[in-house]
Amino acid sequence: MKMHENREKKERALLVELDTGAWEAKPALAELYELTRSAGAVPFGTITQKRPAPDAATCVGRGMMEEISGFCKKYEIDLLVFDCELTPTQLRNIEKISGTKTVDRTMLILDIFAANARSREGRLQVELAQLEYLLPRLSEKGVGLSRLGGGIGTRGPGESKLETDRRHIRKRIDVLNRQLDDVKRRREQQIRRRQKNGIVTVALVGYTNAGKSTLMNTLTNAGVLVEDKLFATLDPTARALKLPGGEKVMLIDTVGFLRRLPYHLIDAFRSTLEQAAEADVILNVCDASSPEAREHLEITKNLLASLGCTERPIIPVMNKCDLIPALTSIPMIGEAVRVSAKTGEGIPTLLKAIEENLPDYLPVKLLLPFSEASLADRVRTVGAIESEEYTPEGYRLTARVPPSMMSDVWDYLID
Ligand SMILES: Nc1nc2c(ncn2[C@@H]2O[C@H](COP(=O)(O)OP(=O)(O)OP(=O)(O)O)[C@@H](O)[C@H]2O)c(=O)[nH]1
Ligand SMILES: [Mg+2]
Repeated sequence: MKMHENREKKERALLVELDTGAWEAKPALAELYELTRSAGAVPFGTITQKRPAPDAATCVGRGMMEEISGFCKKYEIDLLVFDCELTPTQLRNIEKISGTKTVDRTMLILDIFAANARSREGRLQVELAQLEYLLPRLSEKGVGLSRLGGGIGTRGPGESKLETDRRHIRKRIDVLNRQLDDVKRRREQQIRRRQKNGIVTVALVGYTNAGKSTLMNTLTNAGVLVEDKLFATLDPTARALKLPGGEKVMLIDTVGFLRRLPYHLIDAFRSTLEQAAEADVILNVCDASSPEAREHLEITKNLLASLGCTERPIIPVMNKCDLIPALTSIPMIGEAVRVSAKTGEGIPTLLKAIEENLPDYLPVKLLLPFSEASLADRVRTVGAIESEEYTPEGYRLTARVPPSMMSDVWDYLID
C-alpha cells in the first residue's frame, strides 16, 4: 500500500562544491544545505572537489563529472545543486552528462525568493532578477526553456514568458524597472511621513535564520510569519512596540543577509534594507548557537556600514541563547545583549538597551485645543503619556515626545 499518495514528492538533491580556495568550502556547503532545504528539496549528499579553477566545460573535472553521474543514477538524484555560478555552457553540459536537472546557487536563491516574495515590490524585484539572469542565457538553446515538470528552477516568470524572445524580455525589464521606481518613490514618501510624524523606528537586521521574526513576535506579539526556512521574511514588516518607559516605537523586521549574495539580488536586498538604514536604532541579531555567529555579526555590520549607517546606535543581539549552556562563553562583540526569543530570556534587558539608545524624549506639558485632535492622537501614538486630562480649553497632556516632534507641539507648550 502506498501512503501519502497525494503528498508532493520532494526532490532529492546532491550538493556539489568546487573548492578553489576562493572561499571556505565547509561553511559554504552548510549554507548551500540550508538554501536547498529552504527551496523545498531534500539534501541527500555532498561532493567536494579541490581544484585551482573551474573546468570551462563542466565546472568540476571530467572524472568527477562521471562520478557524479554514477551517483545520480545509483541514488535516484533529482537535482544537482552547484555552489558556484555556472555558465550557460557548463549548465547544459552537466545536465547532458548527468541526465539530471541542475541549478546553481543563484538560481536556487532566485527560486526561494520567488516562492517567498509577498509584497508587490518583492515580486517585482524577484521577477526582474530572474529575467536579468535569464537574458544572457537565452541565446543558448535549451537552457531555462526546457524545464518542464515543476520543482526547483521552474518557479517564477513562467514558461510562456521564457519562450518569448529577448526583445520581449528587455521590454518587460524596462516595465519592471519603471514600476519599481514608482514603488521606491512611494516607500521614500512613507519613510518621510514617518519621520514627519515623529515616529521613532527600531530595525531588526541580521543574517538569515537568526531569529529576527521570532524576536519581533516575542517583542510585539505581532504574529509575523516565522518559519524554519531561509528567507521566511522577504518584505519589511513594521509593528508598534511599547517600551517599559512608555515610549512607543515602530519595530521593523527585514530580510536576512547571506554571504556571496548573487549580483542580481543586491538591489532587492538594498531596497528593503534602506528602510532599516533609516531607523533610529538598529538591532544586529545573530544566532549565538551558530559556530559562525561572530562572522555573521561582522557581515551584517559591514553591510550596514556600506549603507551609510555608521552614526546610528547598533545593538548586537545574541539570540537563541537557550541553545547554549549558560556558562559557555559566546562571541560577545562589544556590548552584545544575550537573549532567547523562544524562552523570553534577556528580553527585559534588550528592551532596556533599546530605551537607552533611543533619541532623548523630551518632557512636555501641552494644552491642545479640541480642534487639534489629530495632533493629540499623534502625541498619544508616538510619545509616552504620563497624564491626560480633558478641560474646557482642550486636552491637557503631560508626556515625553521624541525630539523630532517638538516643532509640531511647540505652539501648545504650557509651563
Ligand atoms: N531555540 C531557539 N530557536 C529560535 C530562537 N529564535 C528563533 N528560533 C528559531 O529559528 C528559526 C528561524 O527564525 P526566524 O525568526 O524565522 O529567523 P529570521 O531571522 O527572521 O530569518 P529570515 O526571515 O530568513 O531572515 C525558527 O525555526 C525559529 O523557531 C531562539 O531564541 N531559540
Ligand atoms: Mg524573518
